[in-house]
Amino acid sequence: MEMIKNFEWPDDYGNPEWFMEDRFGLFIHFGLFSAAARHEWVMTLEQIGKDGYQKYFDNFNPDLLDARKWAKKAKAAGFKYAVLTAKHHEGFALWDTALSDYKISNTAYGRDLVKEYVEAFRAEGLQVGLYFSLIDWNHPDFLVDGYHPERNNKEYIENHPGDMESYTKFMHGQVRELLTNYGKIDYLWFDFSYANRDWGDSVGKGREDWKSEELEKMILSLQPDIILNDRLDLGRGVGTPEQYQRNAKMENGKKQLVWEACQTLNGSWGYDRDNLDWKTPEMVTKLLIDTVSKGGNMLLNIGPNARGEWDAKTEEILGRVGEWMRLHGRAIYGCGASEFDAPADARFTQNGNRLYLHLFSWPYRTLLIEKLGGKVAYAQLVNDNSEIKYIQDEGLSGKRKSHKDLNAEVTEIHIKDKFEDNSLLVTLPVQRPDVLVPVIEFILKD
Ligand code: H79
Repeated sequence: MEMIKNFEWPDDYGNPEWFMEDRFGLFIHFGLFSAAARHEWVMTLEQIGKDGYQKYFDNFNPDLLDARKWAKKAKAAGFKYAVLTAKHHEGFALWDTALSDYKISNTAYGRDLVKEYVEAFRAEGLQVGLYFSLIDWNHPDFLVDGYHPERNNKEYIENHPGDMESYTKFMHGQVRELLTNYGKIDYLWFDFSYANRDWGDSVGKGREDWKSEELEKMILSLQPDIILNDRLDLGRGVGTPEQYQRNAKMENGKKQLVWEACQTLNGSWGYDRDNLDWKTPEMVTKLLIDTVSKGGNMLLNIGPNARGEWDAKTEEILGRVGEWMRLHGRAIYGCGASEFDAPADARFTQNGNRLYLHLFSWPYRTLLIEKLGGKVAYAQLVNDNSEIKYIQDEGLSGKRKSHKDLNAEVTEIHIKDKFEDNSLLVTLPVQRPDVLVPVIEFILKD
């Protein structure tokens, strides 16, 4: 992993090298919102409030949920780690917390899902992460703000003036449970701080409200190897751009940052029955490639339905992406940004002397790549390991030394002006390989 030795990361956090190797994680949003089935923010989008929301708790029964099936499918789709919403903003705990009755073990499910999840994903060899919402709309002491479902309910606000000291104590206690009772947790994903929000009659919350430094200290004392994301408002941890792609590598000076794009399949995180805004398998694959080409991970979300199953569309997309990953995993795992610039409509990922060119559109027969001339020892398509021919300029007083390919030589005569020093001219088959995104592997000279 040559490219990532030089990364920016807090000294007292766990070593993120496994994380940067793995590159592809599965986000799982599951909770009472899965039953409402119209966005995980439904409680506040529709200003439902605690009493109105109770029906989702009373009727919650994910009778087909089998964490081992989730884990097997995650593994088959190529994911290397997962992050489950132990608790989302609605406040419903997916584990048997001793600090509240608002938990999955008190529903028809009757068991501790976090425990089952950790064991099942661990058994499949995946790294295990938990998502934890700093926000809790169910807790009576949580100070009402502009995101809260009761923000327009004067009576509720009068009766619940907010006691963030008490709330924070509860919240820290829940985090302590998660990091004490389930063995090793590899990754803790907090959501989220919004200290700079101002609604006029209320403001957002950040590190002071969460007592983030204290919380961080406790976490590291319980799980010294854990990876944390950057949403505690402390300015450190894994960078987490949400539902957008960066347009450049994420770097701070020369040091790489540790970052992870989180993306949905259809714009919602929780199961959203009537939402048809699905990305195609090709789009998802390109998002993953684009992210790795910029030195990041992709955490791809699914929202299981209220019976605990993955819907058909999710299965279909992950099946196709998983098939691409089965063939092209070596162009993703252990790879990062490349020192070379990719030609138009393409991305480079790189792992040491293996350089991968992901072709987002399939050019006609020839492809000119600058600055790679003289550096390539062999080239092949990744999907079938079939040789790809090329010529390259060795940069020795303008002489083209390694003329290996008649087609390319003929082409070269015609595009002489463009075949400048240190260029590589690749000859592609006319037929595009039948995979979501074709990838050429260049094995670089030592
Ligand atoms: O858990 C997922 C989201 O629910 C959560 N983070 C991911 C991982 C998230 N919390 N806040 N935000 C995302 C940003 C807030 C976006 C908002 Fe909206 C825009 C809040 C109201 C308008 C998104 C769209 C939520 C409701 C409508």
